[in-house]
Order: sequence, then C-alpha cells, then structure tokens
Amino acid sequence: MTDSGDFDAAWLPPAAFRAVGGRRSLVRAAAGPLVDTVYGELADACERFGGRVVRDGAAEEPELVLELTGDDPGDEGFALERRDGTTTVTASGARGLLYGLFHVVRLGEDAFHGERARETHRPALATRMLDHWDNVAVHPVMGQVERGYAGGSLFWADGRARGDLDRVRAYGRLLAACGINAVAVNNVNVHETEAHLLTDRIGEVAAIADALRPYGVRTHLSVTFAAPMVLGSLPTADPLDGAVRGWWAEATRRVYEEIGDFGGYVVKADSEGQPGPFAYGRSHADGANMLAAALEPYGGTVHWRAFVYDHHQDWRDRRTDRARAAYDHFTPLDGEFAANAVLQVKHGPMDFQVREPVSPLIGAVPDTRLAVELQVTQEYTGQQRHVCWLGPMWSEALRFRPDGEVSTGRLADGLVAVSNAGDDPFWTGHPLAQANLYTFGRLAWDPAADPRAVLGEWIALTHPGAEERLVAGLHAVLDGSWSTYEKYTAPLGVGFMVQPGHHYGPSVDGYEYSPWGTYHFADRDGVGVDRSTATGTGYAGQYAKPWSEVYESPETCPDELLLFFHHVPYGHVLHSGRTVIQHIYDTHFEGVEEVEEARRVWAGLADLVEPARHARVAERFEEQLRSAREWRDQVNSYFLRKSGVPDGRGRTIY
Ligand code: GCW
Repeated sequence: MTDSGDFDAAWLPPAAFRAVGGRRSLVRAAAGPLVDTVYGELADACERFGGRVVRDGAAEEPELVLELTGDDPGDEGFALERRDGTTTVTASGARGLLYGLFHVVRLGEDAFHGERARETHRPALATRMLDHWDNVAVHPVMGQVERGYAGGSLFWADGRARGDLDRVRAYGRLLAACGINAVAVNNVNVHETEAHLLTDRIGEVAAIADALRPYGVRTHLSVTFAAPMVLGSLPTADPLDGAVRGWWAEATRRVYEEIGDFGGYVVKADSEGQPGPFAYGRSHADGANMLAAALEPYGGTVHWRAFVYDHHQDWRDRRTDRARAAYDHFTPLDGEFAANAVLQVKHGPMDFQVREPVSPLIGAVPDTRLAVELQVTQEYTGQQRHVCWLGPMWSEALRFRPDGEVSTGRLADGLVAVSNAGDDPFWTGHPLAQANLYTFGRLAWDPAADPRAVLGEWIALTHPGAEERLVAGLHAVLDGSWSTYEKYTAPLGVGFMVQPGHHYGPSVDGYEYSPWGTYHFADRDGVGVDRSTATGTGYAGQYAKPWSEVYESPETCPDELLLFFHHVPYGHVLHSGRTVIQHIYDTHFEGVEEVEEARRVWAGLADLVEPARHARVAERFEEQLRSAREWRDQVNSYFLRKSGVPDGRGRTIY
C-alpha cells in the first residue's frame, strides 16, 4: 500500500513531511513521552529528506525550532512565528508542541518562507474525543464493531486486545495530526465480555492506553451501570447505595493504578435496554454523580449520554415524540451534575439522520457541562459505501446558536464523535471517508473553521504535491456529496425511511409501524410530523426564540426541515417555489444524476490516484449508484402512489 506496510498512510504519507524533513531542526525540551514523539517524528522525516535534527545542544542556524517553555499538561496551545530564517514553535505543554509540529507539517513549504508574525493556536474545545462502538467479543447481531463499516476493530481481535499494537500507535498518530486527544475504546452498549474490561481485564485497556499515550490521546472506557451487580456480587446498582458507591470507588482506584492518566467513563444508561438509575427511582444526575465522585480524586470525567427515549413506543400514539425525549429528561436536571460529569448530547434530537435540527437540549442546560456527539461512522449516511463528506453538516450544527446569535458564545465544552475507523487497510472502508475523520478532528479544534478549507488541508496532506486536476476533482466529488446524499434519501428532514435493523438502503415504511418512534405519517393528502406547539407534539416549543417561532410555522420553517416540523399537503409550496411533491421528485432525480457525475469525475482521475485506492473508490461508486437509483425509485414511486400527483416533468416513476 504505502511504505508504511499493510495499511494506508491516510493524511500522513511520508511525503507530507518533505518540507519539515529537509531542514535543520532543534528540539529544545526536557525529555518526556510526547517530546520523544516530536523528536522521533522529526528524526524520521530528516532521515528521509536529508535534514538534521538536534535535541537541546547547539544547532547551527536552525531553520525550525520547537521549544517547550513550561510543563503545563492542560495547555494544548502553541505559538508560531518566523524571523530571520527561523521558524519557531513554542508551547507550554508537550501536547501543544506536538500539535505545533503537525501544524508546521500542514503548512509545508509555506512554513519556511518570508516572515511570520507570532500567531497563537489553541483548541476551542478541551475534549476532542472519538467513541468506538467496538465489541471485544463479536456480537451475534452487531458484529465486532456496532455500526462499523471498516472491517474489524482496531483494538480488539479474537476476543481480546490485539497483541500487536502498531496499528493502534499509527491510529493515535493520525488522531494527533488532526487534534483529537481522547478515545473511548469500547461500545457504549456494554455486553457481558466487555463489562470485564473495567476490572479483571483492565490490563488490556492499559496496553492500548500505552500505545495511544505517545500521541497525547487519553483512553476512556464505556462501562455498564450495572457493573456492581455484573462484576461484583452486589444485589443492586442503586447509585445512592453506600456499598454500590464503595464498589465504584474501589474499581476506579484500581483502574488508575493501571492507567495513571485514564480519561474516565462513558455511560449509556436507561437507553435502548441498557441498565440505568431509573430502575431504582433515581435520577440521571444521581447516576452520573456517583461515577463522577469515583473519578474525581484522579481527575477523571464521566461522559453521560443523553440518548434516553422510549424505544417501545406505540405508533398509534401521536402525542409521544421521541424528538422531545432528551430535552424532557435532562433540562430539569440542569445544575445538578457534578463538575466532572459531562452530558453527551447527539447533535440532533433523533438519531444522526442526514438532516435534523440541532437538539434543543444543547443550549438549554447552561449549568451543565455538555459535549456534542456527532456520528462519523456513516450509519445513516451510506455506510461508507456512499461518498458523503459530512463537514458542511457538522459545521452548520456547530455554528448554530440556540439564541439565534451567530458566532457568539460557545455551543459546548467538548466534541465527541463515533469513529468510522477499523482495521480495513484504508482505515475507513471507503478511502474518501478518511476525510470525515480528519474533518471531525479539525472542527473539534476549531468549530468555526471553514469546512471546505479543512477538506483542502486533507486533500493536500493525503496527496502531497497533487496537481490541480486532482485537487479540483476531489473537491468536485466531495464538496457537495452530503447534499447529494440528502437529495436521494428521505426528503425535507423527515428522516429514516431506511431498512430496519441494519439501516442501509430504502424502505419508506420500514419504521412506520414500529416501536422506535420514527415516523413520517404519509397518507394520500400529505406527509410530515407536526411538531408545532399549536397543533402538534410541542417539540418546536423546546427551543428558545427565535427558533421556537421560526420552526413553529410552515411559513417560516426552513424548507430542508419542513417535514421534520410539519405535516403538510403534497401541494404545499416551499420557499423554493416548488411544491413538496415536485421537490421530492426533482431532488431524487437530481441526486442520482449527481452521483453519476461524481462517478464520472472519479473515473477521470485514474491516472492521478494510486491504483488500489482508485479501484476501491470506483467499486464503491458502482454500489452507490445502484443504491441511489433504488432510493430514487422507491421514494418517488411511493409518493406517486400515495398522492396520485404526477411528476410535472413526466419522468419515469414506477
Ligand atoms: O444510532 C443508534 C444506533 C445504535 C447505537 C445507538 C446509540 C450504540 O442504531 O446502534 O447504539 O444509536 O447511540 O447508543
């Protein structure tokens, strides 16, 4: 594949280090694992490209200086300047030095020309974390990686932690290069085998932590709320029970004995069958705070997921609204969570659909630490068989301001995403899905960044020295791919319409009469969910102004969310001037045409892309096109048959 061996170099191919590796460099810093990493990176690059790196000592007119000016582990920032032929990175924490090095790598030759006034770089969010929904033991339904589309787990194989952790080290390196500093190594649905990682199998977690540490990535663990019963022999997991609290305190003490810089726990409680505090009549604050108390002496954090809803809903009941659930459960608890408890909220109120409004819970709990959760793994966005670069979607969500003011205040204290990486040679199944992982990291560092510029960085790093035709071709294929995917799948924010269970491919009524609370309510007259306060579920009223007012009325609701918030007749005229039914037909035809065009562009890049990589993407385009046509024809036929309204342009609908 590359000269690194069995797996793709992704955004760190050796050639990305050409500019850095050809220089005289000086690392001025006391030894430590991260500093060793920085030095090692430079030494490798110099060996390849003819430069020289000196550690401390005297270097002759260094062109690059990396200097650690303090020992503040909490400071991840760095400063960069260039004067008199020397580019200098200074940081007061070793992570900052590492991020500074990767910044220089991104800049390439630009880092070594002209003068550069001192600029400081600092991540906007302290937590930039990936959750892996990886099982240790292959699950009979969900497999090794739940919602994973990139082969097996990077961490676990054959029922235990991998013995060879080179790949994990390489993963940590890729993560550091885009700014990610934390990883949770197992699925939030904690099954029997995985429960034991907390206690008798913590050594395996420690080995993974050792492999990630040199790149500044802290390890977290998903735990089951029922651990005291499953692993200990307590009769209860009641968070207010003294013995239960003692059990967690002791278990946590042992974890820190093994992993001194352990990040903390991730918990999915009272959600889709996972145990939680409700069984004991306790609140989620009680549950989270018990774990927070156990972690507090060691500086650990509990990430407590807000994905709590009724998954045994009666589809006949139109008052219950799954979208309301997270807000309804958690806003009453604002202010009750411990300082080291972080409420982890999915960015949308439902479940990672191609289009959702931003969750109203975000912004409604000012006295709670909050992390927004994104899904990099493409569960609902083509499962890494379709090209779907999610940068613009995430950027929109991260720029959303609950009070309507754009770009003031912060949306969250942390950003977490479900990883799309696995042991696939290309890491992500679809080679172009690497762009999603990279973009997530960079947006977590700077949520205000222009996603297209981030994509440009990814293109440049992944294809060093790429000629303009390749750069333009990659932009053509990726820039609009989310919008394309949206066009041929569920329309106007209504969501789902996927095949139940595995969630790949269309099934318009697949979830319509199910207990999961995900309905579109299409009938002969219209489609959509009435979530208004006046006549619907009241969900729109969970927002502050102006959004509550904007979403309340079909007149002001943005087109792309219309069917999320309203049930409207097929003849309803959108702001775009088209009727809803004509919009459905048009976008589904357009979506397929856009896939055909992207596939054509990709085919034309064959001479510029490494053959294996080109072939893998080309093969996936065949499947994407097949699937997009299936979506188009099922969705269009469904709505033609329901509505009886013909396509204004007389195209073939079945
Ligand atoms: O998106 C849904 C997935 C489940 C997942 C759940 C969650 C880990 O279909 O597979 O479980 O969300 O976020 O907990």
